Amino acid sequence: TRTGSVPTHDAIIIGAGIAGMYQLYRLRELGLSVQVFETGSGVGGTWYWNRYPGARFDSESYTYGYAFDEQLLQEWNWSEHFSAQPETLRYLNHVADRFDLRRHIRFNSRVAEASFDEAKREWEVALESGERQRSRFLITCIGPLSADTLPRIPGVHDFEGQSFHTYRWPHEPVDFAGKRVAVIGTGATGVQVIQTIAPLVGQLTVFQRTPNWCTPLHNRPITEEEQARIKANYPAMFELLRTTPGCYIHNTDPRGTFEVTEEEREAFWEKLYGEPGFGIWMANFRDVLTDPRANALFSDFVARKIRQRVKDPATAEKLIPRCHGFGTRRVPQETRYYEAFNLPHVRLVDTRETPIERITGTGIRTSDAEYDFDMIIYATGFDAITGAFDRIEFRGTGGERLKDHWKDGPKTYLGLMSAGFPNMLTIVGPHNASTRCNIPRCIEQNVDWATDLLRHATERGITRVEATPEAEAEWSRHIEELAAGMLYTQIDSWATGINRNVEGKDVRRILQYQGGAPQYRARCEAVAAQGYAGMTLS
Ligand code: NA7
Repeated sequence: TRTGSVPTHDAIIIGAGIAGMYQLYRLRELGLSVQVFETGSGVGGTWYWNRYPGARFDSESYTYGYAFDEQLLQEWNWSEHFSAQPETLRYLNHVADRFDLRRHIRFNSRVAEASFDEAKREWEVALESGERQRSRFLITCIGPLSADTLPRIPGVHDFEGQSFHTYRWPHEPVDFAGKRVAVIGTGATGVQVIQTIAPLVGQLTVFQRTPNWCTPLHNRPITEEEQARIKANYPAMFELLRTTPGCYIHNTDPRGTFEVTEEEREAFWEKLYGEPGFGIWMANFRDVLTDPRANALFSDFVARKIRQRVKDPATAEKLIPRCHGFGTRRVPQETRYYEAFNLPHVRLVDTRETPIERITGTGIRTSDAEYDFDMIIYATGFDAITGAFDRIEFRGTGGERLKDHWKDGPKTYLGLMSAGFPNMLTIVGPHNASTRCNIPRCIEQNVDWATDLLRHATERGITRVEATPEAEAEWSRHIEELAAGMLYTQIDSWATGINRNVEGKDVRRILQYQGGAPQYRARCEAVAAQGYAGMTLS
């Protein structure tokens, strides 16, 4: 339908990544008219943008794919236990074709503004091009790690060689042979880049500000026999994923670190270090992420591994984190990352010892040296969780800006709505469980909940749904309570909202639901079962 000359839909979805695609699929099933706007020229979100060398899953591939369609599960073959980005992007394109999603998606269309029109109970969305469209409901599927940030270093735009942020990696192949390459940043992304390009480049210089506790991924191809087993086991596996805190196949060990003998402890940790995936982080003793003594002991175990693997003792010491314990920041999973530093053409610069002073036309100047490069790779991360919201001008009732509503930290109900922003749902928004989750599993939960709400509203002629300020305040308090006692809250990282490359992102905040996905799901289900308690529907 059209209002004047403005096309009007039942729902507008922002983003055609994993969340946006599934939300589209579900709303179309309801018979609603849906328009998706996507900045990129294709589907896939995270997997569309992050084309840097080495980008791959840290979730077991088969736990990550969509669970909603049995036939899709049976027809898709993941090639590795932790598949690489090109395969994931192929998968998401396959899903888009298989379910004929593309005809509802407008690519190359960045949403710049969205305002709620109280009189019509509609959202008006404005694209960067100036074009406007309207809808009853607005669903943001804009991702928690989609607002990339360059470092605030003088001269960052002066470099005359090739330079890329990992998130904005070119679609054409990049040649590394013989090149002098700098990588700035050693988070999960930097680690994947460094270990992958180290054998390919002429010379690699890693600029590390904070080392992280990295543990082995142990990736390998999926054999035919395993493929058959995986496919036969999907229902049981998804049942298991519903019971674990982060929807991974790894579940916390019920034992405490000090309840076992030293030999048992050491043997258990050796076993975890030798096993694939996030088990070492998520299936460790129950107190490793909450008891500082347990945490210190396990951190010491990983430090010993680093010392064994890195030949030069001084380099090894630099690679061992000093200011945060294991697992209090996102654990990068690695494949011969530490061994990369044993290569003669790879060097490590600790930017706390010798800070970067400026990027020059030809390279990087630190407090004690001048380095020349052919290429600079910025693995410098994101304005996480709220950044993508800040980059769109959302205006709710009375013209209130979401940025202002959230200026002292996000305020949400269930991490899915905000008071004063009716008919808007924030899939993977702040305060929901999804950013501590094997994300497609939590996305499916968020989307299914949003879909049920829209079905409920549509069937009853309800045209306005909004979280109450009281429910929002209560949820925001609940979020703080759940995080109490977690060691990670005392550490700077994207998960606590710190990004010193962004004005104002220097205060730690609780941005995630810490009660675990099963408890989060139960809360959401209870709200719906009570006829959407904490919300006004009219
Ligand atoms: P992260 O984990 O935020 O890592 C960014 C890295 O860049 C980190 O090592 C930062 O050091 C470093 N950084 C950022 N700014 C600077 C400046 N100005 N100077 C030097 N170093 C800097 O982002 P990733 O992309 O690795 O990972 C994001 C998530 O994506 C990841 O957790 C996965 O879930 C997928 P710092 O630690 O701040 O000292």
